[in-house]
Amino acid sequence: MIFLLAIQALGFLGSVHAQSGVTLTPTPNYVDPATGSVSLRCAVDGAVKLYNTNGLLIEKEIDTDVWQSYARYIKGSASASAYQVGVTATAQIGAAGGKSYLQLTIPSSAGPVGRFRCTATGTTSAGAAATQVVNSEVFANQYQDGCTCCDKMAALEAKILSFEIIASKVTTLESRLSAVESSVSSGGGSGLPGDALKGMDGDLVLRSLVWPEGYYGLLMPETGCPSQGFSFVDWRSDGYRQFHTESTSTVNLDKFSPDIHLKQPYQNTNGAQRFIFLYFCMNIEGPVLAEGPTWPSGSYCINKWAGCPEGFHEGSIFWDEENTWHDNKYSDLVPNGAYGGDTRIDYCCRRDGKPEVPVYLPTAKPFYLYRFDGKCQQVAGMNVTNEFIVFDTENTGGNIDKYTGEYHPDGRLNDVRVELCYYSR
Ligand SMILES: [Ca+2]
Ligand SMILES: [Ca+2]
Ligand SMILES: [Ca+2]
Repeated sequence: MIFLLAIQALGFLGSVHAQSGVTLTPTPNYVDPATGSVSLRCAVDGAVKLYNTNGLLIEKEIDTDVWQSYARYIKGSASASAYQVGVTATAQIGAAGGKSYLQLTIPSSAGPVGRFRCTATGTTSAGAAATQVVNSEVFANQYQDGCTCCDKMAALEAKILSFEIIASKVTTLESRLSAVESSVSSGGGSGLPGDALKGMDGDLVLRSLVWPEGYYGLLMPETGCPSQGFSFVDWRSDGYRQFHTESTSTVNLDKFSPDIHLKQPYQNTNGAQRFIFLYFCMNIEGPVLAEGPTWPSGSYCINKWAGCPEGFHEGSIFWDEENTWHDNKYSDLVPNGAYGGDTRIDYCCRRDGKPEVPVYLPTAKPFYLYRFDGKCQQVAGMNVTNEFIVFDTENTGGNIDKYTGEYHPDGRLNDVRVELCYYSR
């Protein structure tokens, strides 16, 4: 639509010039104001409207709608008059119906940059008095939109850099594609989901290879971040939270489901102090590079980073950690939340599909989602097991574990239990 309007606008401007028969042309129309000079030519084609030209005047706008004369030529004069120091002018008025012009050379000292206008006066072929006015503009430096050279270079450099990043991504994806192709032809021996892809439609193949777009985080399993697949996702794997769980009581209620697959070590002690670690895989690439399919409808949660992807709702869990000493730590690349003496972590959850209906996500490596609404979401091509963590939160002084809203992983408070869904092939 904007394109269409632009075309119409160009056509409109063009037709004005054509109909008036008067043009004002700077050569060049961009100069270095410190050193450049401009040749400015006002030309009249008497065959169009101004059959007889009697006078030509070129002015420059020195303030809003305040115009200063630069040169004039009156029919019959010996020569054109220039009114600014350094400006030279030549002119000629043609026969009735012929061509006329007034041409200036404006050196840098006489201000060649700015808006100019030419006023041509005379009569129509019917003898009526007529005036035609046209405008033109001379720009600083080499760009017609008024940007400086340096602005343009910086913008171009940024574009080139982003193209280089994309080019390197494409190269990476090409090598991943050939790995998948050989995997498909060999029946999946390379560890990529060869057999699983046979006979699938294109959208589902895409969803099985490319992580959904947007910013988000997932819990890191013991095998590290999920498969890169074909994704533009570059998982950032250096984020973790060290929770300081109840340590004044000698009874430790921290607990993990048997055979949990969280990244190790997920618990540790320092004397009487007890800790649980969660590690995160964060997709925080820029919007151009994080493109992929949308997250599928279903019943699950992921971690929030810079807003929830489309289709999710936001909520959080607050852990009341050990009140004495507060030896909790985190690194920068963790989900949105609050990481002080206690912890709040934000989640994005959805319940717009039945968990029994399998969704398609990249299957080449194990990954975690959070359980939401009672059952683990099924993922095509993956086995799922429901795992859990219990954080023994503060025992004394009135435990203040809490949820914000209804959109948070399944579990309970005091102590905080979180239900996880672990996917593997
Ligand atoms: Ca305590
Ligand atoms: Ca606390
Ligand atoms: Ca407790």
